Amino acid sequence: MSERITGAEALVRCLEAEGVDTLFGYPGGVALPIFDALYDSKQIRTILPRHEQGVVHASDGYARATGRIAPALVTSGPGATNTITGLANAYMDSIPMVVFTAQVSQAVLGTDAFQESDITGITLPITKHNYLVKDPADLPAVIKEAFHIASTGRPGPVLIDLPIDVSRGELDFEYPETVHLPGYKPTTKGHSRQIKQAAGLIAKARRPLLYAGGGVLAGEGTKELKELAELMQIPVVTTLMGKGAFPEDHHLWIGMPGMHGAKYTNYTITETDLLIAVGVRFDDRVTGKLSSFASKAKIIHIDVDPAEIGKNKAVDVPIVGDAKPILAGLVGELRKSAADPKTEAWVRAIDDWRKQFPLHYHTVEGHIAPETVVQVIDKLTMKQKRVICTEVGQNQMWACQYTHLTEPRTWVSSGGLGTMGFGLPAAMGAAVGRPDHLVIDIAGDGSIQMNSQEMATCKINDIPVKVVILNNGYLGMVRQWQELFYDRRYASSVLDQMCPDFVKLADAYGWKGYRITDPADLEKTLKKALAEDGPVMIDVHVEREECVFPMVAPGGSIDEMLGGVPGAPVSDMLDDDLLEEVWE
Ligand SMILES: Cc1ncc(C[n+]2csc(CCOP(=O)(O)OP(=O)(O)O)c2C)c(N)n1
Repeated sequence: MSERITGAEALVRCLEAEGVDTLFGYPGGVALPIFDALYDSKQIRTILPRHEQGVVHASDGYARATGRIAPALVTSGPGATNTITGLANAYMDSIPMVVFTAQVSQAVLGTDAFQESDITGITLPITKHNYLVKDPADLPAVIKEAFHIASTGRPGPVLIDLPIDVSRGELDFEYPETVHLPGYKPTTKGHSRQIKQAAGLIAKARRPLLYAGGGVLAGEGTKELKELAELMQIPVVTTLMGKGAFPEDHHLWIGMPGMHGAKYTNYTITETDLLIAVGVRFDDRVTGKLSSFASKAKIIHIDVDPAEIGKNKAVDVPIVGDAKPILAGLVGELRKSAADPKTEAWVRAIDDWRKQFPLHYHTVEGHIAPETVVQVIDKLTMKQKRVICTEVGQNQMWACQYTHLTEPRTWVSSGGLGTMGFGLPAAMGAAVGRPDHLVIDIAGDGSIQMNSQEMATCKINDIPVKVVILNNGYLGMVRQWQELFYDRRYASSVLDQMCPDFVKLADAYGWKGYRITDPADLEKTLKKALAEDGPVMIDVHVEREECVFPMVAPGGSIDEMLGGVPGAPVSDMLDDDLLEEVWE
């Protein structure tokens, strides 16, 4: 039976029907009918971040940490345009999201009305789908579709633009039980003949390698990935987006591949004879020079998005569908044919490389190495339920290299877009979605300044995130490139002349603040700070000119890495000839 209510009320009812418990939103004139309707919801907690970029990143962090959608709601014009970075970020990393933008009334649409922006036009290339709703009666079906599209197939952000006359107008409300989208039918199962063919290759391979990405997490395939790896004793590399898809304390886990991957990880890719790529997109930060990436291998590519298959790298066996059923299908086939692993020598060779070429850094007496900070965080928290978030830059790479996560959805980091300022608002969203987890944002002194206004949101909403700043006084990753490729000309990358006192900043927002400058204090102060109840900022002054190693120079082959020689100081770790050769 239907009921006559306003568009804004209908929106709230639809969200409630979708099981939404949290909405991040920032109001403005034309969004007010919706905020007014939300005011009465007993189910939905509305959180007010301090910037619309924070709204969308928080919604993104919530989705990464939980797999569920916390919608975002902003006003028209600048509110809507402030969501662009967050939308592009979620789009690049395939994160499910529903973003509502309020819009001026249809009577003035297209007249450059106050706070009007053509947000559906602007966001076309960075949303999976978007809608401009013209009739309140369409709203329930549109919202049902938006949630379905955002979270099925290859997930992504969906935007719904709502003119104020639609949210004020009335409709006979009824929430549809099903969606009717004849043109949208993502393939989920995978073709049985291709699965058989892939299983045949896996059964024969002597040097197979699983290359797992964010698609394994999005496709809920982590259990099946582990089953396949263990059944056939196949080593696993996980990309930055796939971190947490395979337990990082498992002997078959061999790290993150690519630009800042360990030498042993990249050697493994170079030597494999069968690369089983699952939910990855052969990103350039992983592959380096494409022609030499896994050049000795046959390639099986499993992905829900057919457009990804063969996009960057030719594939021998394509399988379109979700990670879970396809990995389960492979396990089933291999069990049926009683296939035996033939990888003992291969795994031993990799173990040997791992011993010879471990991730490694050099410490200087009296200075705190940033890598040590991450290692100490990892050690102190490994027995707890935790989510590690990052900003972007060196902090992100060290966080990825030196933490060992064993559960899915415990890693929140901006991969494809590489968005500085993502970490704090995303951590906020993760902490709201996973209140039983300790949520830590590993940050740089540059990136934390991009959305530090969200400290207010954390304080006022009792969101107990811990921010650990690896403070090096530089835009560290930029400085690293300038050191290596621009003759140490540190143009516009020095930060320390005007860095805020982060402990005072913490104090200003009602957070606890700690500063660590002495290596002798590192572990005990971190331990104390991470055990505090509310939000805490920990400003760790680290070795200023540390670089992330190993490093593949842009465009270089991934087995030709700069640095990473155990026991050597940084200056000895650079191979000048190689540097010349790979950097044109
Ligand atoms: C929004 C945005 N602007 C610029 C960049 C380019 N960029 C990548 S890393 C980086 C430096 C990051 O410095 P900081 O946050 O201090 O971290 P560190 O590298 O020192 O750990 C910059 C400017 C970016 N990724 N995102």
